Amino acid sequence: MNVDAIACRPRWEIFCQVVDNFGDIGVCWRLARDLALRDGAAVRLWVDDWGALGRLCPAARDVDPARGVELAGVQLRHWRTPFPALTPGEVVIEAFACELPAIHLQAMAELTVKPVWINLEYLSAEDWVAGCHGLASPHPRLALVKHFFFPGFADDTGGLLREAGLLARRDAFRRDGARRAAWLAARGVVDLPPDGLLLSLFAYEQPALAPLLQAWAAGPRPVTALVPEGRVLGDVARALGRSQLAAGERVELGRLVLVVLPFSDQDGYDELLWACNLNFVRGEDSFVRAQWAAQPFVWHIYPQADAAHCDKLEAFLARHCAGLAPAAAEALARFWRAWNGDGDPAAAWPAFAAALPALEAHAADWCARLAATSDLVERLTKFCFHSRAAAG
Ligand code: TRH
Repeated sequence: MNVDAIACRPRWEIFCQVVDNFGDIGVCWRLARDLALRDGAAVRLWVDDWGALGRLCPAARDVDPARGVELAGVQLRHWRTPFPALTPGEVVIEAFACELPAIHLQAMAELTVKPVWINLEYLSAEDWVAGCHGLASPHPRLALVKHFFFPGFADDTGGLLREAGLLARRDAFRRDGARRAAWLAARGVVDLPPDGLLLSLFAYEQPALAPLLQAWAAGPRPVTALVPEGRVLGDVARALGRSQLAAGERVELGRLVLVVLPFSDQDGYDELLWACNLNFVRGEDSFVRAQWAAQPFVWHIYPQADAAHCDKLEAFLARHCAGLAPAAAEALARFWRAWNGDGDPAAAWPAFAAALPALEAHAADWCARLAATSDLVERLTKFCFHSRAAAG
């Protein structure tokens, strides 16, 4: 083992192509910050859509993308064509199989000690993930080997992003009732009914929303729904007989109060999840954050053309519901399937609402079990250390 080659901390380089929405940059920005924070590592993040970055990271908005900026210890760079000639990092991560610039690949191949080249894949709870995690894929032409790194829920996968100190920050927020109340008041949420349900609603378009909002409006328990600006807002507006809704608006319908929130930075979104008793989340990153929030949640899975998402949904349900009392598991699975197009969410709601106390205990237990395992950055760092040691 060439200790000199691996003794110093590697410089990390992450490439992010924004396909749609916020998950691609959401995961990359979180990973980059966590790497930089964890041991002061040098991290450079290339993103092709500076506007998407600016939604999650408002400090990037005022920056000239051509110049880039350092934020939270991360060198943020706009990924444009043509790509400049640069010395690559010792670890190069392409997120979600985005294609690295040819000039950069060439530069990687020309280094004496080749960088560890990682394809960070999408998260899935499916069993096949463990078999593919860590697999090598030699470049057809260049002297480079790419490795697949699959996040996942099992020990033999890449794990989940859980930055250092996250759960302690969550607990401090939760313990401090005054802080939570002030956080809510700053968003116009005051005088919450003591027996009410406070939920956040982050979702894709949802055609079945109107009857569910009616069920909340007419239900036995007051519901306050906090809806960040986004794709579901059009359906919310239509369901409430409005042509549109904007951040800051508040609508009352029977026992339902609905408040539209501005899209916040990632830390603000965590606080929203921590403040609520039930979180509707979507895609990948918010789905994971809801699990660290340790409250009941509902997943709107990213729909795929070949319906591959149905298998992903079922795989997660099977894993997540193991050990849950059968009635609560059935209520959760029925509501989640309905929320994802297989059934009527309004019809599935009463049983789901009745199961919430059991789901609350389960969410805490699920989070504790996940938190007892190593996180994605720990596993990634270890993987890269061994790869560099083997190469050196
Ligand atoms: O936005 P998403 O649907 O993202 C994705 C993409 O569609 C991607 O192409 C797909 O492959 C992937 O899902 C599975 O959902 P996600 O992953 O939850 O990303 C949302 C990000 O936005 C997450 O990092 C949390 C953040 N966010 C904020 O920072 N502030 C907010 O107010 C809200 C509502 C979210």
